[in-house]
Amino acid sequence: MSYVQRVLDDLKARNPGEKEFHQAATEILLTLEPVINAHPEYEKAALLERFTEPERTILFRVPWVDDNGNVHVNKGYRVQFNSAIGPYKGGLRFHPSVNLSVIKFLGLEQILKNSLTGLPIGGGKGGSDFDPKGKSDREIMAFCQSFMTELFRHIGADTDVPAGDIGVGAREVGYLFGQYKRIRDEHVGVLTGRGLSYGGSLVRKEATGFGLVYITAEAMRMRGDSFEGKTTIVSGSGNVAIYACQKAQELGAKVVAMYDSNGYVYDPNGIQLDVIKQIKEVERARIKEYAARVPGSKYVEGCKGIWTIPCDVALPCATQNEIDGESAAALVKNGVKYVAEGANMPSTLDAIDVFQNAKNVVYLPAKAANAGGVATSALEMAQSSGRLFWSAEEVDAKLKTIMVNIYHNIESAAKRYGFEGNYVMGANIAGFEKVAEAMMAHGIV
Ligand code: NDP
Ligand code: 2IT
Repeated sequence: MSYVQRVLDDLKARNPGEKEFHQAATEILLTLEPVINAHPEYEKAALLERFTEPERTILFRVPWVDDNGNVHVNKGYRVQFNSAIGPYKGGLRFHPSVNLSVIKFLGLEQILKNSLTGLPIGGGKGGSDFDPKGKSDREIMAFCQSFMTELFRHIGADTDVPAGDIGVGAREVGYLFGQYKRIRDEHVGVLTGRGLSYGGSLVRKEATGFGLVYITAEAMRMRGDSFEGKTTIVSGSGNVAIYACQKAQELGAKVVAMYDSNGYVYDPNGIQLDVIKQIKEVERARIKEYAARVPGSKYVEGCKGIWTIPCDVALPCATQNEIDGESAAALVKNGVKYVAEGANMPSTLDAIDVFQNAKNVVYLPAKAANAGGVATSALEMAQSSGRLFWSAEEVDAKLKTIMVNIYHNIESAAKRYGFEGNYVMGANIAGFEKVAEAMMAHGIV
């Protein structure tokens, strides 16, 4: 049995029931075989065993009081996965589906994603099974303050720098930062995605969505193609989805459908993003509202049907496993040409197989395609340490350069090992090489 296979089998046995973590580890480890074969010293150093075991896993209780005086207790998590190339960096997710498996899959992905940005950031992830939906601002604040009252002792601007993810946006980052500052008496870059008035970076809010479109546009440009006139589906309607939609539209795409966790809207005339922003960013309401406000559009209950709408470009930007094998097959049958992942692990292993085996489909996996968010977080960290504030043009130009570089790096890593056009191999290998080199340099730690 190969070293890679043995590590994967052991990981499954030693982390029973963690299905998302198993899924991410399977996708990653099986593509690393060529690198491992080229470096027999890695097995001796138990490099993969260390790479797949978090450096530190923090689990804690988060008690808080709702507006009616009832006490609730949620679970809090921070997995500090790998600090070989820089301080732990990665978002916090607040969603009822959060458990240790979800946080570990996200953390494992984050290590390689952060490496791909070319910036000095290690991998981490955290969150809670708290559900922000329907909560008042005061309840959100109470929860965030309680969460940070435990988390503060484990993080720091040079140790671990959390940010947003599902259910954690500007409002939550503000409350978390306020409590950190109060407890530590330090105004430092300990969280990213901060507001512009207290140390945030221009373009961080837009960065994941913009970056996703920049890398996809580069893949198109290399094929003499562009977003112009492309029928596009963007799933989700949160932070990543909204700014992916905005940039794709700016480049001439026609975005015809988006969803939230209840159902999707289809607008054959092209989604009116100002209406989506009003519903989602201002009112925090359901996407169903869109159909009531925009004539000619329709709302369909349930999410899965979105992938049966014919499109040239699919940008899944909601959550893990939102595209299964069947949905992937429907996309391919309907002629999709580009699939680029804004969400983390939105395609099941079956769906990835379908995309990789289809002729003429360019498939850009999450850890490369959505790296623009964390890359811009690292730019925010740089501005915080330097007490600087860069212009939007400056940050956007850096983001674009980073995304274009990621495209060419994953392209050339895949080619180097004889897997041209396989960006799953390319992203995993290019991300892993740097982390592995740093881990070897540090000795057995
Ligand atoms: P948001 O909370 O802003 O938005 C999430 C969106 O996805 C909402 O529209 C939400 O719908 C939808 N969604 C969540 N769960 C489900 C589900 N089970 N089925 C269908 N739709 C669902 O989060 P973000 O936009 O920040 O994150 C979206 C994805 O992008 C995640 O996978 C995240 O890990 C990834 N990502 C985020 C980055 C960032 O900078 N924010 C960076 C890189 C990746 P509803 O409102 O109904 O819950
Ligand atoms: O998945 C991700 O890369 C994020 N949620 C962003 C993390 C960050 O630290 O900006």
